[in-house]
Amino acid sequence: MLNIVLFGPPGAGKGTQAEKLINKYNIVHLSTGDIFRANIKGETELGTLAKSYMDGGNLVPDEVTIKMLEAEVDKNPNAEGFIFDGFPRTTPQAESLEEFLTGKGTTISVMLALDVAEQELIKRLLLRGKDSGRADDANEEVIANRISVYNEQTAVVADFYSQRNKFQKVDGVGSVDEIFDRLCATIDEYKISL
Ligand code: B4P
Repeated sequence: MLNIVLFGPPGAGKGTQAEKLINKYNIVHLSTGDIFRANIKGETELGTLAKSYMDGGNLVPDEVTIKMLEAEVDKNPNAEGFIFDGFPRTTPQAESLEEFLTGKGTTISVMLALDVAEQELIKRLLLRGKDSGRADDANEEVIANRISVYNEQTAVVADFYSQRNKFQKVDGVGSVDEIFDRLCATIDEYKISL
């Protein structure tokens, strides 16, 4: 199985690139952000809970997020692999994912970390905020909080994969196609070494 963690700060382009990668590699895209947003739209109990955290740019609690992600993996028993987009975002999430996948006889193949400077992230998110209707893109204060939550709670997850020789940094600045080509080159190199 090809299991990829697509990593990077808010606005790094994880969702944008994941959409292209799933077509090329025939794997399933699981975006915790998208799943939460679908629950908010559907006015589910999970959606109401998630919204209270997301609107302020904070992380949804681990317990809820982990359970939800595992249920989504289980909905795809015949998948040839997954792109985990926006998950794991904390070390406990990374540990749980490892244990969960090991129980299924598989593991994370590689973490691809999109590298984008903070000024560019803010610019992209404010631009999307103009018409996305996303409360977490609407103002600079919430965006700044998302970036500091990333620096304080999420950036450390890179160490988890780095210690296991599974961490690859990819330049996340340029056109969407240029970045896609860089990601594919890294994945293909990794696949050859398998
Ligand atoms: P996410 O949905 O994961 O959102 P994101 O970090 O903003 O997005 P991403 O990096 O995917 O950026 P995108 O491609 O859209 O998370 C939202 C919230 O959900 C979190 O803050 C948290 O509250 C909650 N959550 C999610 N997962 C969680 C977890 N595991 N644990 C706890 N809470 C969790 O790109 C952004 C913009 O840039 C777009 O407008 C795009 O068009 C543009 N763009 C992309 N590539 C570009 C390029 N190359 N050049 C210029 N612009 C580009």
